[in-house]
Amino acid sequence: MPTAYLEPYPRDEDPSVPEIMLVQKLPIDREASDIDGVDGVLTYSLVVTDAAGNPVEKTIELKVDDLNDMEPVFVDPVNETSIEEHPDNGEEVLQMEAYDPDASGVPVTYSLFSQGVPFSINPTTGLLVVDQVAGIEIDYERETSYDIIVSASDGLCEHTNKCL
Ligand SMILES: [Ca+2]
Ligand SMILES: [Ca+2]
Repeated sequence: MPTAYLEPYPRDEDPSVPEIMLVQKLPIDREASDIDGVDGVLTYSLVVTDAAGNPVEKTIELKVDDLNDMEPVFVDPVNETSIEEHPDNGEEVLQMEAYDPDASGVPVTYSLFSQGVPFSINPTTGLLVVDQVAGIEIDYERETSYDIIVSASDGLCEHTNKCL
């Protein structure tokens, strides 16, 4: 039994006018399981009965379009790894992975929230690599660990996670 998101509007005007209006009864969320499970198409049967009791049935399909209203989610909230000091620029450090829970699958773009760290991230693939510039080389005697905040954006909402 599908959720009754719509209900007939109680009409108190001229009841002889053959017009029925359906109004929203509950919030409609494209990502709700019972809406997502039917690809966003809600189907209702509307039965109208005349004074003699003769019914006529009409099927109504309501297509729920997706809005980009959910922020991206990282598969792992925290990632940890280790590298040796004095690495080459471009050395792979971590593969970040985030997805957008919106039904239409908005692409995720990665960026580094942390500034001044000797790393960079591929905005499309989420691969974190070594990216040293003069003065911030990775040297155990200088720095033994880095906290790096990575951001994933769907163009509207951002979510961050932490790499150690
Ligand atoms: Ca959505
Ligand atoms: Ca989104």
